Amino acid sequence: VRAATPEDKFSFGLWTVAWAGKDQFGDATRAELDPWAYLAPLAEAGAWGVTFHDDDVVPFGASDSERERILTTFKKAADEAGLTIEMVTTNTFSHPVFKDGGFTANDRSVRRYGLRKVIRNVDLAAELGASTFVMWGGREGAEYDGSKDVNASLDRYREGIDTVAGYIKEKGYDLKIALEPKPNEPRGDIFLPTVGHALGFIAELEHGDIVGLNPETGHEQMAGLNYTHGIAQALWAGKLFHIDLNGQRSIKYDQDLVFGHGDLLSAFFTVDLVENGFPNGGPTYDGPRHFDYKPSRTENFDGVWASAKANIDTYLLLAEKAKAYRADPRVQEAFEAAGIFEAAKPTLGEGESLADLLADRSAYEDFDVDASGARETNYVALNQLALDHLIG
Ligand code: 3MF
Ligand code: MG
Ligand code: MG
Ligand code: MG
Repeated sequence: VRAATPEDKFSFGLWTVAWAGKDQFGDATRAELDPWAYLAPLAEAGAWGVTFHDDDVVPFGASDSERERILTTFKKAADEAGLTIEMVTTNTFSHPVFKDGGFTANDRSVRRYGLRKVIRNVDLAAELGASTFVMWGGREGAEYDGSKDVNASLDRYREGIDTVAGYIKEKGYDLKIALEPKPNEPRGDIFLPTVGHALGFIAELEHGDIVGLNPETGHEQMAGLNYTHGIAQALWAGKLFHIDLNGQRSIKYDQDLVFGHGDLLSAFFTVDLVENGFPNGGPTYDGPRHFDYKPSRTENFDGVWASAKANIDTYLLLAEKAKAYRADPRVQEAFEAAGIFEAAKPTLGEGESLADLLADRSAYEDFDVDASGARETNYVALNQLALDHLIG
């Protein structure tokens, strides 16, 4: 596979490669390095960008001067490695103060504190030149249905997001908010569990114009949903601001595997959509190809860097195959045979009114439903062509 270039816009969360392997059942299996120690090797692996939570770089509770010193060192190291800080996000889930959420905690003082932490981080994101501000409300949710007034919680969630978005506008920052849905983990149930829920929520915002989505492969798949369809609907709605690519094998805990190491066929169609767009044209995604995975706990540092590169290599391999798939005349014929192009034709004809449709006997009274029910779709043959390109 070819080497990655900056134009590929591959980007990584600092928390991915920096994860030392500590989980619910066991201690860290790798050393924790200084945050800047990961930057040069990330660039070496092919990254163009890096992203981080405030607390990934500056320890929670650090003094202002300590914070300043650490951020200066980090920014300098990122510059030296040639890495763009394209996104910044806030940790409102690790400290016990956030055990019931940041924006939706029942305790009002916690919400006021959470909002202050996020606003402070918005200033940092703008200062560092990030273009996206991701908000994953990992602790916004519940274990017990009776512990929340969901109506009030969603009001508070909206109040929080609108306050942050309003602040971004007031300051004139060139920054967009991307909400990251997740169905569960760490909460039993998280608010805004899927792409669809989040899109519905954004429609209720006052400042929804600068709020979109950062869908994660594994998060949708944890809900048994189709990630490619999820990002497709976000694109259709003009709300695909950022993506978290990784791998997940079925409905279970958040695995954060390397991209493509979960559902490979689904990953192929994700890359096909991101790289080649919809078959009939339409909105396209031009943002970072951002990986949010975890180097497995079984690996040491060679494994960390091999896995970082594995995300990029898998993506590039799939991109090559997806290009060949679209360019294959057999595939274009199969698209035709499957009615992909016909799907783009409006159901009512140009200038045709509903009254015209109601008067069209061929559309209903004389329509041969049995013949139509027996029609061939050729979908399986089309899918086999995808397989042919993927593994043939
Ligand atoms: C958790 C996540 C998060 C978000 C991050 C925002 C810790 O499952 O996916 O990673 O991606 O908080 O970017
Ligand atoms: Mg995740
Ligand atoms: Mg995940
Ligand atoms: Mg994520």
